[in-house]
Amino acid sequence: MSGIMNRTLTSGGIALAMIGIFSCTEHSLTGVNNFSSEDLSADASRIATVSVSLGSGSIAVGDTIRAIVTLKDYRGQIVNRNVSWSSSNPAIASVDSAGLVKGVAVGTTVITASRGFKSGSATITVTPAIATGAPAVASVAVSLAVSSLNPGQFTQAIATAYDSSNNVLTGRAVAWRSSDTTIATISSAGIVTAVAPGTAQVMATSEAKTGSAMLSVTALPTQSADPGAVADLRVTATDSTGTTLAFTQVADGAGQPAKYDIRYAVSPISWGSATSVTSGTCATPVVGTAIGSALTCKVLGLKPSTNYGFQLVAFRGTLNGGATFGSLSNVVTATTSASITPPPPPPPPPPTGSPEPGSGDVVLWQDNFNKLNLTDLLAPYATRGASQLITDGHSGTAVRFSYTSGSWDNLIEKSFPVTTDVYFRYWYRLSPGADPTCGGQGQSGFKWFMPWRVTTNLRYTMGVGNLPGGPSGFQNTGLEFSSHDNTSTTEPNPFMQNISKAKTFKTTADGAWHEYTLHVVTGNGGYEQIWVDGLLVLDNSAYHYDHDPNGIGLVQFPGTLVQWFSGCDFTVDVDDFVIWHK
Ligand SMILES: [Ca+2]
Repeated sequence: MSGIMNRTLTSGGIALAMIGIFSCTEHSLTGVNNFSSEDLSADASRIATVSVSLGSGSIAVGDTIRAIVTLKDYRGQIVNRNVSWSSSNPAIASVDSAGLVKGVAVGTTVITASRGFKSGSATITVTPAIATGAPAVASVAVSLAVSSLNPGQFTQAIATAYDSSNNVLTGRAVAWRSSDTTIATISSAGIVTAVAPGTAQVMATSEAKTGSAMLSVTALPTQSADPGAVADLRVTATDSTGTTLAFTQVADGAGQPAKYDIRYAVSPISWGSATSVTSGTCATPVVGTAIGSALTCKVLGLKPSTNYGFQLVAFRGTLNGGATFGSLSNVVTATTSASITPPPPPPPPPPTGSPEPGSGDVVLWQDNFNKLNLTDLLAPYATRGASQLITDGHSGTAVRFSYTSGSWDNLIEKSFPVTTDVYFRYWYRLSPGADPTCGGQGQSGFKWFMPWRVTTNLRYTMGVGNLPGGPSGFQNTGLEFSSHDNTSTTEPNPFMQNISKAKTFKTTADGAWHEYTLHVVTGNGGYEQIWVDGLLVLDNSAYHYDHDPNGIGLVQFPGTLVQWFSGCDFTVDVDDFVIWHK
């Protein structure tokens, strides 16, 4: 080094301080061996241009670069002179006296070299510093702890940076972003919060590299509730065997139309014991069609003229298979109409039917025994034994005869115009188990009904007992009704029931009213016929027995015990008596 000059130079009123490095400034000046000691004023006048060049237009913060100045004279010859360096913004880049430029902060500034009144400059851009020794991020991967969320839920997103060799880089700044913040948002810490159903990319960017992961946001499952309750069940029509029901459909609690279990019972209905409908369109299960719309269906298989209750419950699922039920509906009732098809006729009366007084017949005596007192009731008759008026007769009042130790010959006696062909009919009621033989102790039993020939004082005896009699093959089965004419020499005594044994005194000793009808024809070839409850049980008209020809003009009934036995008291009630002939 030859020396250091430190001079103050004044020219044109401008003073500048200059530090020059001579002879040994391998950095700032080229061609230092041409250094001259000529006067500075003259020197200045010789400089024509100053130009500055930089090896690069930009440097990073903290880096340096050498600025190069070139001075030329008016002849275009390069001259070596000292220059002064300056930066238009030393806060961006500084430059020292030797032209070494250093990046200070990001930005742009102008570096200027001056010599006298001449100067030249170049622009430098300062870029961010680059971490030395750390590889750049080449890719970013994003992962989500949970990739599917319901709105309102959140999860952690993780970003991993890799270099170009797929090595994990740590400590790199990451910026988070959601591709659709209406679906999901993400915080600067990578917390992802679901907002609404849909999909969104969760994106992480580090050093201009971006990675992402897809998040799916799904709606919360619909909260299941109990099926609704039908409150407007109603009856819209009823006939003899069915009822039409209607109601507004409800939801099944899971967003669908409910199904229904419809039950019925004879009113009042009790759900637990009621029957699910099995016939008609209301047969359980009824599948709903649309929530809020009316559903109409029919219950069939009902009985006519019956008051029924109906009720239903909405459900979802499968009956007897984990169904979920709502509350029971309101109850409605309906009374079915009478059958439009007639019911089967009652059992027909026993065949044949007993004769009744008809048009043109001659009624000889008729009495319904409807009187206010016994005296009036018995006034038309001669009587024997004990009797009383009863109010529960076959029609209104009637007369009762009690067969006891003191009263076993009980009769009313009625005279009427003599006739040879006569019909008698009356209703009788026996005390249950009445047995005039008292268990067979007295086979003769009971003289039940006695028509008389008043002119000859000869009697018919219609009996009840266990005596044998009748034609061969018609033996007494016990307490049958029988007949005998005291004037006959050929007719068995007694003549037993020979047509039917379905109705006997024994079978009618049941406390209920029964009808006894007798037809007597006197004279040779005459006969007797007996009906009980309309059933012909005795008829000897085919036997042509001998009979006294005199007609009948008096009758006695309800009878005389041949012998009374202790412990076998019974009663006979009599009503609605009529005597007639054709
Ligand atoms: Ca009566």
